[in-house]
Amino acid sequence: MVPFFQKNTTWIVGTARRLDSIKHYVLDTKSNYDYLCFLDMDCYVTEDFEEVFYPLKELYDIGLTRLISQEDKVTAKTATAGVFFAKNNDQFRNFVFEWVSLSNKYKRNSKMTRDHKISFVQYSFTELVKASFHGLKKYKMINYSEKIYNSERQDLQNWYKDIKKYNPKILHYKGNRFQDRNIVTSVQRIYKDILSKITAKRKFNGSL
Ligand SMILES: [Mn+2]
Repeated sequence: MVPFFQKNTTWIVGTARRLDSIKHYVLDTKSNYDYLCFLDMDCYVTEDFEEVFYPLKELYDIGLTRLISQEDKVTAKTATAGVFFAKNNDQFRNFVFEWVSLSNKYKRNSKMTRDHKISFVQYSFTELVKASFHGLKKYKMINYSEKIYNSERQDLQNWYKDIKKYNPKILHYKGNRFQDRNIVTSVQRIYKDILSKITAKRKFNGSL
């Protein structure tokens, strides 16, 4: 735990702080893990996801989600900056520094500082990862399915449907959904159901 933020109640300030945390992490000499995973505080992990690090071990610098998604109108144009996996190497550190400077440039654009839209941090992240994906930057990016590793939908019923269908390993309770008891209970119920089906299947296979 690194307590370096002042109390804040505005969305745009809060959402931009993720980049301050990441920058702090890469500058901190004690952050010497080989790999790292960044998760927004509104994410919930339901299962081990170590397989996302295998391609990083082989070749890639950064793994992310929603780079190519077109599903929800609001988010279709941006990659998620709230969930990513990285190799703690020079490439990643350079990526973060470039992200910080592009983000500062975008901050001056008032379109990107309105509350509850898409922030300058998200836009700058997207621009860098898209350029990397198309070979215009030296960072090697790999895109993972957001259905499994960053489950989020604008529409709540669609989100429940996705959870039932894909059994995500990382849930993203965006828009303060984690503070809504009904939503959390509904999601837990879906997982209970999934687990009981798996157990029933195992019992059946075991009896053969
Ligand atoms: Mn989030």
